[in-house]
Amino acid sequence: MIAVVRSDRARGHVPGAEIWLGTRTPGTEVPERIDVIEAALADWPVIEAAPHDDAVLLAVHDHALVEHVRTIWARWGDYGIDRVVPYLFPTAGMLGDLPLREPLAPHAAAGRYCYDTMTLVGPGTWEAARGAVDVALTCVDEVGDGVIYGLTRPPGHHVTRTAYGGSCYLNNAAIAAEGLRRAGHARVAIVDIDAHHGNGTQDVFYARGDVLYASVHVDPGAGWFPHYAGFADETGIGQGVGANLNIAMAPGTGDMRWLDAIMGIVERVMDFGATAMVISLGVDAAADDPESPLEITQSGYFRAGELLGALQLPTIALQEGGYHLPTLGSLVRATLEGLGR
Ligand code: SP5
Ligand code: ZN
Repeated sequence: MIAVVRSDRARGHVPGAEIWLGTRTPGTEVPERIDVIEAALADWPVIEAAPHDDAVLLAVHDHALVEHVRTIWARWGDYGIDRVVPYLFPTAGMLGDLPLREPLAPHAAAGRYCYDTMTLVGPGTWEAARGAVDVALTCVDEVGDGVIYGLTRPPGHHVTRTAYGGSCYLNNAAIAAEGLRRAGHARVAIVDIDAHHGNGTQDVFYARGDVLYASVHVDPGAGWFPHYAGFADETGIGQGVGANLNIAMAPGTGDMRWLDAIMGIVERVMDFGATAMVISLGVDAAADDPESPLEITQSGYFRAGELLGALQLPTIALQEGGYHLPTLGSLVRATLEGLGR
């Protein structure tokens, strides 16, 4: 049986809404996700996350991003809106050769470290995001040579070194991978099976040869988030050349081709010589999920777990996406049962 690492702080983040094409739509990354996952894993041992200092967090993210996420809710003004929502993003095209400044006005600062309008900040967001980092780091402490699951919420794989988005605020999987490196693992593989490309994790390790990032996800070129990253020709730079693998799948892919892609990733992880693995375990590629068109079944998730488990590496599986509440718990459980041990 696999131990479940959790945090009481996770429930405090209530996104409230997502601003989608200028419209306030219901949030998808809701606290109830935790309830259904915990219910599905209720007979497994539980470990409460232990507090950790900021050393690994600040090795992965710029200090200024972390300070922004920590303080922006308290700075937010009386705008008549109950969440922090950016309205302007200082893009490269806006700035040209100008320096990127730090606006004092909170409505201007809101877009400084955020890249979309779907990832709102409320009163409990920092506490939950920082709690998820403690979940990830507790997994590093406890994994040994086995398999452990961290119920990280909010998820993290869309957060780059310097900016948040995609319902994510701090990159739990990247922090776990860096934590494993510091715990003595020479080469760490991050395998991302969330339906979306983990552009944040890719960004953090893009120039590093000691951490492999390998992802299977819906083709960003077919109109799917994150749109601007996740293409096959993104293979790393500098020391990281060859340590980044993107496998983009067409809408409607289904189990067979998706599992073929995962077999390709397993081969790459072996060739890389990984000594430990982090799995970004999103289950939003499932057929019932409202956020992707990949049509993966529950038995497909079980088989994905088996394929990755066959690597027999120390493995930390961290929760990323998965938004269909009636099936979310059983999809997570099926994957972890496949992973085994
Ligand atoms: C962790 C994770 O799975 N993040 C994925 C975020 C993708 N969100 C993009 C949503 C695009 C449109 N969705 C419409 C839903 C309206 N509420
Ligand atoms: Zn996702």
